[in-house]
Amino acid sequence: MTISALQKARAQYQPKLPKSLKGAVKLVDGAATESVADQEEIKKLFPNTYGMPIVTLEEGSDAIEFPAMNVGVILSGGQAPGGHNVISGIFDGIKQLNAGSKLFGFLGGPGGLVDHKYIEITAEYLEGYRNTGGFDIIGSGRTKLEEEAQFDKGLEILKELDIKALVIIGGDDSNTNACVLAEYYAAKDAGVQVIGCPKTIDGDLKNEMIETSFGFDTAVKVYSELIGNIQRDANSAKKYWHFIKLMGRSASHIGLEAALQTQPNITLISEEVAEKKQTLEQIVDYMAGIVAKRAANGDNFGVALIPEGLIEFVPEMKKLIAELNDLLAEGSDIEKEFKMMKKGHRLEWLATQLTPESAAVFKSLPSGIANQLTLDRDPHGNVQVSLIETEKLLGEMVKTRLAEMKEKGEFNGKFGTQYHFFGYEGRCAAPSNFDADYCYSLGYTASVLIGSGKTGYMSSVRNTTAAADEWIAGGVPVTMMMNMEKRHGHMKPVIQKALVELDGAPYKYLVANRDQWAVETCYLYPGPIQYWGPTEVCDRTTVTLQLEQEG
Ligand code: FBP
Repeated sequence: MTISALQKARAQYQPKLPKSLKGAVKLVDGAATESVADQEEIKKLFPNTYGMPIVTLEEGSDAIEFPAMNVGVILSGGQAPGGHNVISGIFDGIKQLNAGSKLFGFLGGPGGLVDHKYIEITAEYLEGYRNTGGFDIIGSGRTKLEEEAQFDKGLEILKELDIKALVIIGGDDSNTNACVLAEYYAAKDAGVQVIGCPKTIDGDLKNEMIETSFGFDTAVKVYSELIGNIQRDANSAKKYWHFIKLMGRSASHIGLEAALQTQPNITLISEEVAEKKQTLEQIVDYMAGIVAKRAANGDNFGVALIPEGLIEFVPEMKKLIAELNDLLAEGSDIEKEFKMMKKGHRLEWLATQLTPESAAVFKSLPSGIANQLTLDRDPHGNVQVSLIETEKLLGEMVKTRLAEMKEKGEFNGKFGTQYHFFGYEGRCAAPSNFDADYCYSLGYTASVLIGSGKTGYMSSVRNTTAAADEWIAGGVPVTMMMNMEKRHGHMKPVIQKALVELDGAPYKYLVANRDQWAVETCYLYPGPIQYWGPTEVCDRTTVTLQLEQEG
């Protein structure tokens, strides 16, 4: 395989580990834990894995003898930079415990376990993947491990390969399922431990014990580099407003962190929109107001960041989407009639089927977006919110609003737009030093938890704004992060998703500065991720982590 010069040099990088993992390790148990909410229900659902203590890994004095052990690993869900280093960490960790240990990777995500598709990850095979981005080492997938039949099917192959522990690298849902699996195997006395690792570029798997999910750091640095470049272009040509949608599902962590790194003119935060119950019209007014203020200063350019999930957080849009989901549910009479109707009449007719409030919102949307809301549906018949071009929706609505303002003499500038969506560009980037080190440490920690017989734990590495040497490695019982939530009409135990906290330091910092950033041009240009050079450039963490840990 031909590899780039950067890949060659980067392959030599030895990720940093916390001091406690460099030699003999001892496990220190903390106090028993409780789930974040709904303790009674969760305790009942997880009799074998509830209430376990948080464990911390500390420097030990004696190396302990471990038997050779086979371990399985699964990559679950969307790609996130650093997954290959988690696998390298697990591999090196189990080999350190006993050189006879083996690592098996299930192919294409959790489905690989059920379908018995796997490879052995050997030292030679792994070599080409160290410190690289992507999940291509074994592939990933979105099959959900939820059914007992799947668990039993998985157990067959685990037994066949003599696998004693499984590491599931995934987001909140995958780690919830990992915990259900851990409980199921523990109840069955199946002899298989299950450990989770916190992955997702979205940054929404975090809490008191999990400071950040891996991949967030690298992905936002990639987006911030691009945003900085666009800002410089905007400030050079002075003729475009760039509306940039950023990936991240419901949470706005990516948009917030990118804003802290680049200081754009407008940053929308979905959680704020929901809290203030803002209407689409209010959001458009806010944006148009900033465009007009900048135009009054002769600045007919700017940059606006828009989180992927925004639309779902605007109460009136949420209601409209819910009504459309019901009306156009697969096989419904309305859906049949809608499909048979001439395309030119569809939208007008559909508006007559909605409640008056939703009909008014629906009619106010540009027709392209109204069409997306009715045509792009997932296999369950629901609107595919992430496919909605929110950046264009807002751009077109701001344009209309500015035209009205012009008539009244409230706007006398120009408004030219460019649209962007950043998401996939960042998910497989070569991991930053932070993610390379953090992921390797998470994987290594997972191997120690396995060696110590733990199950139902998530690998955790804390104190991450300090030098890697000082990081605190350990394990957190997954049940500790759970609460009961309604999913597909049923109450289920799930890991609480972390949205942007409106009383948190990162958001407050944005609020304290955004009025200035809106009107003045205060752009920051973070530039590309650096691997070699001054520590403050190469090893910097996200601003989110810095502000959270300062406060
Ligand atoms: P995970 O939650 O699985 O980590 O995926 C993150 C993500 O990148 C989201 O930000 C995005 O909405 C989604 O995946 C896109 O999914 P897909 O890769 O299936 O298009």
